[in-house]
Amino acid sequence: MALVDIETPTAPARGRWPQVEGPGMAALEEWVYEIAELTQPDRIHWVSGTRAENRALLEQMVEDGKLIKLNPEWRPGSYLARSHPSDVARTEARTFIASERKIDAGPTNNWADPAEMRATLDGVFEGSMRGRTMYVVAFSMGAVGGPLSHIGVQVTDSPYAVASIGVMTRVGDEVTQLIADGAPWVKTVHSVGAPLKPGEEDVAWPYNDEKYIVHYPDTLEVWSYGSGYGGNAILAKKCFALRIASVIGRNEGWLAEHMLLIRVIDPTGKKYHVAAAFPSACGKTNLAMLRPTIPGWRVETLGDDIVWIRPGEDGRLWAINPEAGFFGVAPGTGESTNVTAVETLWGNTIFTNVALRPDGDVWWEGLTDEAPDDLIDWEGNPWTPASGRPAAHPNSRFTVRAAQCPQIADDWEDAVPLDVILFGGRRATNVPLVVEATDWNHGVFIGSTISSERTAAAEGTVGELRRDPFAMLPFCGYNMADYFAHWLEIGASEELTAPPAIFQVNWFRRGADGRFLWPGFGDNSRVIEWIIRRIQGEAGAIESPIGYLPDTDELNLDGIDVPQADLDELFHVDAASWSREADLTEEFYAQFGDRIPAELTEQLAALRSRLAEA
Ligand code: GTP
Ligand code: SPV
Ligand code: MN
Repeated sequence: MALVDIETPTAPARGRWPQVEGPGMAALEEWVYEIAELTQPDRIHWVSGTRAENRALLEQMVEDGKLIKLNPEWRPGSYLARSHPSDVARTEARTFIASERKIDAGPTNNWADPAEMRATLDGVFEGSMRGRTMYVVAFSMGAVGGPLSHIGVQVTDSPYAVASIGVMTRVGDEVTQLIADGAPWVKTVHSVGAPLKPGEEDVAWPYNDEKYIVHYPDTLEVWSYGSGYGGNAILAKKCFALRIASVIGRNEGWLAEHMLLIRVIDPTGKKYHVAAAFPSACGKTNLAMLRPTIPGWRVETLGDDIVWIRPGEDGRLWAINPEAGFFGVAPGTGESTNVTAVETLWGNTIFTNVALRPDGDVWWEGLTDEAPDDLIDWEGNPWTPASGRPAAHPNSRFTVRAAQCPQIADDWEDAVPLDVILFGGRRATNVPLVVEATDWNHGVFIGSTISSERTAAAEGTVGELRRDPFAMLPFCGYNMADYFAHWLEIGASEELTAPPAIFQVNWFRRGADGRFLWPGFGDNSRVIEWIIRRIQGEAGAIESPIGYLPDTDELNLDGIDVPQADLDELFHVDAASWSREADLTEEFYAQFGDRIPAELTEQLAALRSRLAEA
């Protein structure tokens, strides 16, 4: 199929156009031409979403040196992308919320005046797509036409972004048809910011040192410039489905969350739905694909990164995974940790910044216990185990369709009722393996106090402890104090007669010798089992100043060997350390001034008095 049409020097060539008619089409086409006039691409190609088109795009990228085709014998339909070494993670310092009022962005977001930012971006985007094709991608988050779904359109000059959006969302003319029929849609614009002069040869990973990831919550728009990296370039994902959707959710009474979603099936066949918010690279994909190590229990995958939650008419909270794929962390994914992911990645996968084997397959740290002798690292240089540096970038990732996961639920595109919400983070100290909130408001308090050691998923110093309330610090599109209030309001609604129970978990507590105290991964099913037995009213608990802890006799440890001393440490609540945590929480809350909900300062005071009595 031809991706390119005849070129004219004055206006972009019109390549493929959708055969779609309807009253909404004029506004969409007008917007597409407006962006083209600003960015001046050579060609416009409207993405159809067909397999043939996808294959042609990928093969064109191979020809252009932008992708390496993996050996189909090991990895059919799969490709390796190597980014520029500076464009490997989300750039939070260059991510902006351009709300009319600064207070609506809140102290935890970078705010920009929308009028000033528009003027800046007009300059930055002017001619930014010269020499390139501008792709128009209509996408649906959630099943096409589904009751909780939302539509967006991304224009982009990055074929890598187009291929990724095709995996992560539902793309194509059926979505454009909904727009033509009058459905509302969100505008998203992306350019790698690397225009080509006539005759200039392209590079493998075009990008720009100057980056802007800008959200206009008042007009529901995203403008992203200078980066090709997932979270900066697949605008449907963090930009739309979290930052913009969180604003829509606040206005409409629902929640957009950085959560995984699973169905847990107990030995009697009873089903429970669990959503869990952990910060970036803190275990969502792994828990989403959990294979229980305890007999009789099963887990079905529904989603691994984003969940939209709405109150239902039955008094429960209903959740969907709006995405259609996984953009998962590669390092640490192996047979012994996440065999489900390994099986999911058998083919049809785009890998980014992993290492290449001489046989044309891929490798990353943790895929196998021992590293191959001889690799090409993520930057394209020869590598051996003696090289003294990782072969794959710590934030290297795989992009693959959800439907390819062997334990995906048959009905994974439908909404499910939530029984449990988990909050977690990466904490070497203090936070126990699991603790149950006493009620909704206590659970919201716990969510608001989540902190976690920094990971490679965003720029910054790895390992440094930072606050990441609800795992949403980088993704909340409005003032986080208002976000806390929104959570409290949802819980206070009289219609919510059966709210999910809330727990905090921490798989990452370490002993004095630095090793993880808990085996984690498949054995996290033991924690899930206690949680489910707890909500069934079957398991006892011990009251502590920070919530209900399991009696360690109640935790199913059959078949694993966790020394008693480690167990004691896993559940140890140190009053002095928790008092210091409370001081840090007070400091964290202070930046929001009197916008912080009274319910949360009351929770903090109550925690302090329980700690004083302990
Ligand atoms: P994002 O895609 O960035 O939002 O990350 P995520 O939360 O989905 O993180 P993911 O599941 O990919 O895990 C990131 C890292 O944590 C990987 O290196 C995993 O191997 C590691 N990890 C996940 N679960 C566990 C666990 O139970 N114990 C330990 N020790 N490590 C874990
Ligand atoms: C994260 O950083 O939380 C991710 C990867 O899931 S990205 O889509 O790049 O945000
Ligand atoms: Mn994420």
